[in-house]
Amino acid sequence: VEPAPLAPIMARLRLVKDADELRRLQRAIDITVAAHEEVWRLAEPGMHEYEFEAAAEYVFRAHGAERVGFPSIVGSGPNTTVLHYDRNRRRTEPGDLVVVDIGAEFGYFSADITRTFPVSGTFTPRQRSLYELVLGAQQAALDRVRPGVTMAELNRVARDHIERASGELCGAESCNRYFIHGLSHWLGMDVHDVGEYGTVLAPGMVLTVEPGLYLPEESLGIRIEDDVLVTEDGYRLLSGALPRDPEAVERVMRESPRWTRPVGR
Ligand SMILES: [Mn+2]
Repeated sequence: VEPAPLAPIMARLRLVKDADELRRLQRAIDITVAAHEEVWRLAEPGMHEYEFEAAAEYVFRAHGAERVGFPSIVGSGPNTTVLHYDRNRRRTEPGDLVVVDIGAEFGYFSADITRTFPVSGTFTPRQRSLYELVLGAQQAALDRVRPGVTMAELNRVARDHIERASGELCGAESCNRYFIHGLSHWLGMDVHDVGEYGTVLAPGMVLTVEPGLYLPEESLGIRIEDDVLVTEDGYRLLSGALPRDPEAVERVMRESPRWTRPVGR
């Protein structure tokens, strides 16, 4: 027997999660959901990006997560348009959007959830229109998730939605030119987990669905990312407990913090 490289074999094995792996991943996701909501409750203009990072990571550890699955991304204002921004130093200003892309690690599995919220507590009409465009693209892609499809197909569905639903939001052309990254990646022991990207979806696989729009000239970036399990006949939104609807996000923002209270506030 000729020796064969082990990595592709391990990658295929890691694509499909068993019940215990899903239990641990779900715990990581539930902790990350709690962290997002706490950041929303705390948020007010003038807070620094690192204060949101600190609150999120406090909630991670306070709920038993061993560590972050990847460096926490908290970008406000112009930083919402910077992919993989993790300096987290800026002071927020009234009217800013804030992109929070975080994931707790629990039992060697990492969550990866992104939400975008208005630091002042209310989306402006333009922010909200663009937010709803991203949300619609995400839902269109989610509705297509089932065994037999590929990530490339999901990406096309999301972009088709943006083509169709952009209206005049981005000028004469659609907003597609502002969607500057891929829609999905595998999720598991690593945040961008191993596995061929051309793989046909099968039950037990977990992927992210994360459309975004980034308009640097307006300091306006929006990303919505959820963690999705492929099932026999469709999908289960593992991060479905975290609101995506703009009104629901604003509603949680009006609540008081549950676990954290910043010094001097
Ligand atoms: Mn991701």
